[in-house]
Amino acid sequence: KIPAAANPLADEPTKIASNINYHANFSPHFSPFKFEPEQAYYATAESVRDRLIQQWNETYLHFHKKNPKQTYYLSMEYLQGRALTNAIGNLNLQSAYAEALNKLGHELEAITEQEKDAALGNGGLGRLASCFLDSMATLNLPAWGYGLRYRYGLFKQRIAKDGQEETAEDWLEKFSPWEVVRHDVVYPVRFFGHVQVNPDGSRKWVEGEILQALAYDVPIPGYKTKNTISLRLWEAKASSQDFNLFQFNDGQYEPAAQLHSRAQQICAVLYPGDATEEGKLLRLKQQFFLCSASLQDIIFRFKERKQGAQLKWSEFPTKVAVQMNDTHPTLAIPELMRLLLDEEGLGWDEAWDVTTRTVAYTNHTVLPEALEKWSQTVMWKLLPRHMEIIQEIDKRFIDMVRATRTDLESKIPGMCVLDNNPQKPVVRMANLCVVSAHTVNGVAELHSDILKNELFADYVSIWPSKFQNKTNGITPRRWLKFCSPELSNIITKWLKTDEWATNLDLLVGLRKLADDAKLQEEWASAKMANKKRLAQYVEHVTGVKVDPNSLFDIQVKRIHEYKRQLLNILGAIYRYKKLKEMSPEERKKATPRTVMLGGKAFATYTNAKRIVKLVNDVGAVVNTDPEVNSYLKVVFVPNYNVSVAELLIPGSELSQHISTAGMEASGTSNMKFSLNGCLIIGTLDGANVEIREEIGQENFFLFGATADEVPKLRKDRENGLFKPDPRFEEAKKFIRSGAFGSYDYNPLLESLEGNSGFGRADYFLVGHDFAGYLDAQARVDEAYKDRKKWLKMSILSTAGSGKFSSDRTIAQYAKEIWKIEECRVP
Ligand code: DL6
Repeated sequence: KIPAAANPLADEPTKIASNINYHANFSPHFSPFKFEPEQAYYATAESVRDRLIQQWNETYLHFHKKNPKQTYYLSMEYLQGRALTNAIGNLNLQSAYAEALNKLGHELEAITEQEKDAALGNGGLGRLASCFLDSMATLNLPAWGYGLRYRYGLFKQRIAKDGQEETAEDWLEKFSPWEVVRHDVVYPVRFFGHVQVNPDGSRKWVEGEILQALAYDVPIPGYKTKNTISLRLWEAKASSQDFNLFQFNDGQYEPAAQLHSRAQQICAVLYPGDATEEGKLLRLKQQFFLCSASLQDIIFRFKERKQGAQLKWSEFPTKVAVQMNDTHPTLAIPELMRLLLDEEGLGWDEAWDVTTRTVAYTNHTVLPEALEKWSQTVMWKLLPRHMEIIQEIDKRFIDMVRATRTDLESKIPGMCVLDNNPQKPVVRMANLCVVSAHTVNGVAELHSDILKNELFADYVSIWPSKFQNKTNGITPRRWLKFCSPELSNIITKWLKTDEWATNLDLLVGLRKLADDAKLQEEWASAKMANKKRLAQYVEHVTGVKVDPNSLFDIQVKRIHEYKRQLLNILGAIYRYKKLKEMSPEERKKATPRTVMLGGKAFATYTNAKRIVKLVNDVGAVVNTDPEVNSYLKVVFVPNYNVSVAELLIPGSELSQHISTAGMEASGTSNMKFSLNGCLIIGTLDGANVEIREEIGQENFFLFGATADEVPKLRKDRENGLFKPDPRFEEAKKFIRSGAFGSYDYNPLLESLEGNSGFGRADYFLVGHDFAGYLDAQARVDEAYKDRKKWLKMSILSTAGSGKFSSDRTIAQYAKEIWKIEECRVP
């Protein structure tokens, strides 16, 4: 029977089922007569997309008519994860879709698992951008995201004999039902070439190679609102004229399609290796490609919305706010200047006024190695006109400082944009951002203070009001409501409202209920259901059986020495050694634990890869040791991504956020764990500081040096004044004894000692903090034995998480940086 083209907007399960059925039959992606989970997923997603497209078009038209000031969020990363559960949830159609799929012989949960994660990001910065989009849509803000449509997102991680292996993550292997190509939205983007000086003195960038930026739009639905905004991802293309048919027919296949292959390289992968000159050039090309295409599009829309009225460039910043997510999109600054100067004919002062009133910059790191610096030589080659503009920006900045602040003369070399060191001349992207942006913000109070008092202190003395803090946040829809329906239902029941999903401060209402035995029992049973689901997953992906009655202790994040996964595993090693030394009677008093770690190590970051290998080696020994494996398991959860996080976080009871103080800008998984009633063991770093304030210090397992103490401790360490705790020595010695195999862990262990070869003896202070860490873990073990106390602390963690909604963060950006207002689709 041929299904009717059912109304895509019907909410009733039978009609939804026939719409899904319609797509299964008439969207020609698979062979006919198959309706297995994969086909059911695509058909379901397409039926949801129909409905989103309707809302999306209405949103676009509404914004067009109202012409409000709009924010454009420029980010090289978005970690969207899966979209189906989120879209159905935001549309509030979970039960209707579940029922519809039941009618078609499928379970919604199983169908959603068919979706591949869109992993167009690396870690917290990319996921933050995705949470922000969700909040912008939910708050009905006129705002859009711009990014790149990478063919392969962040790599897929596999754990093999020698540790981590990377393979390409092919999220577009079949196709993504969530993107809509806009064949009518194409902009030219130039690279290389030279600057031509016209007879009137004006300058123009000419020749070089030109690629086309083609728009792919992804709908971002708000929660319980019609507003559906866009994430516009650019793909690079060459045009048919760039294909040399003559050469091709002559057998010169590669030269014939040279520009096509260069275009493909641009969006091939997120973060191509940058150890080679080619790699650096490619990354710079990617950044410029994003900036140029997005700004041309923004200017196009500014003109389009004038609808025939006279164009006044001074009005541009009253209609456009551009937010640069870290320094990766810094080239937006000289590109906007170039477009205004060379294409629109503005003078320098007017163009500079428009640019500086439009762009704002968020800093996400103080790590010197992560503050981008681009070789001037490469920049002159790739973007000659932009380099002229950057030189002029720098010159005018220096002139201004000399004219107004003679006291800063000696600081100029560190503050200016160009570092003209003849050995290695570079452009300092963070300096360019600070000099040009109207607002610079950090992402947690401590981080913003460090920016103001240290990294950017000299600029603060010139522009004190330029600097702000915007503590990060997470979307409570994905990170509680949808990933832990059990706990969410309990919260709704006890708060007698589900409004907390859009007003997270309401969670504070749980505080007075935290002692209630009935709530505690329901809470415990929801957590247990989540733990069992997680245990099944862990067994499925690692083969290790973990006991849901043990304490689930989780650390998941990118693997980096400053995040100190090494501290965690050294702690686990010490625990294992002590358990081995105990008598069976003593052991029975121990709190059984399952320590889970997960995260990806950048492919060329050797020490990070060694840490991954060590965790796996420790797991292999501990988990198969019959004497202790009912008291301790150590599991490395492979291929950590957004979907895996959605399983791990609801099932967690303790989570580790243990970076060296002052080094983690914010952290956002700490917020996700707390929101899910998980307790934190952590240092006073990033947003931990604020989380601890909100949930109460008695509900947070604190240890470690503070950010102010770190510089002196490092000095002491280098001067041989550090006395290691014997337990630290014992743990390292145990590894060296070969207890975890014959792999050479010396380079890793030496990085904790005086001879790392970098002149940075234990730069991350693992040795200093080890004793405090073990003591804090001992407090965790004790607290876990008191079930009532633990449950109360867990409820209080959720109750204190209201501040960390990305709705709050985005409302602050909207009011205090972007100056935009709600534009709700009626
Ligand atoms: O602001 C989002 C996120 C923070 O939560 C993390 O603390 C921070 O490390 C991350 N920053 C970056 C930038 N590069 N580095 N490193 O990813 O931003």
